[in-house]
Amino acid sequence: MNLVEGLVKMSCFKIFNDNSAIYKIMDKNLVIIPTYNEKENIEKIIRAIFSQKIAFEVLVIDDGSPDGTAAIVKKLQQEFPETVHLLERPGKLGLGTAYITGFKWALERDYDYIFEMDADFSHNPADLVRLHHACSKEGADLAIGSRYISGVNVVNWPMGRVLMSYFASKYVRFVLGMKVADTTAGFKCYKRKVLETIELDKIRFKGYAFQVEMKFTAYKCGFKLKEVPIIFINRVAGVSKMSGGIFNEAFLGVIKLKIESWFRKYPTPKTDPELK
Ligand SMILES: Nc1nc2c(ncn2[C@@H]2O[C@H](COP(=O)(O)OP(=O)(O)OP(=O)(O)O)[C@@H](O)[C@H]2O)c(=O)[nH]1
Ligand SMILES: [Mg+2]
Repeated sequence: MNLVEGLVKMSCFKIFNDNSAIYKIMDKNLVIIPTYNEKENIEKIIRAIFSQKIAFEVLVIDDGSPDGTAAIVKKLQQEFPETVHLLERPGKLGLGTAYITGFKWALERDYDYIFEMDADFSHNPADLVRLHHACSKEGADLAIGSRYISGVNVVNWPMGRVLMSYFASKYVRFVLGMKVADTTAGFKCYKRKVLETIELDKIRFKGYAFQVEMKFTAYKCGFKLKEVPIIFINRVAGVSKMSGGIFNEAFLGVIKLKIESWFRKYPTPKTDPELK
């Protein structure tokens, strides 16, 4: 490390009196957004993320969207070369594997907090700051943007879909015995150590079941999960990718996860890097 690098590194650390712990002042935050045909949303959501009061970088995982989503991201990269990242995959390979690809990419770099977020504005970019706060200040290892901890906070979904999602969450909670109200939520903040601990290659579900599997695995590893209330708004632009197959995977997948958990030994949590 040369002198300049050393000084920059030192300026990012401060020693506090409590327990002599050393905390980083500047967290590195990465928001992962999987996309499939999101040309109406992607630029707007990235700009909205960059207008928040803390700094985020964005990684888009695009599955060869025929509508040209990736080309829009590439254009934005000219404006934001350091903070907009793009991984392109050849075809629609599912949300779960997109996130796993993104998590591995993040772990190869020095991000402290890694977020999952949809492109379609169902997740309010302002809530990223609240999820970050839950992990950085309130002791959570995994913060979950939750629709169901204070009533049902879903706007503009048809009643049938609200009921299905609400009771699906209750079913998952009942089968898995995990104290999370919104088990299929996909708006989350992970502390780096959670993704380092979870054996990512063992995660195999793709849709809603992927969201359940990530939470359940983190929970079984002994991490602290915290739900942060959010209001979820139905997409206004673009087309839904929800399908019956995704729903079926989740229904049976939950039972598989439970049975497996009786025989599986989960890894023990890695420690916080700042406390090493
Ligand atoms: N890379 C990738 N992204 C996907 C895939 N399927 C969905 N997405 C993205 O994942 C996010 C969530 O998908 P949505 O279609 O919004 O799913 P949903 O919220 O359950 O349903 P709607 O809001 O009704 O569309 C969006 O940003 C999608 O573009 C996929 O197979 N690959
Ligand atoms: Mg959506």
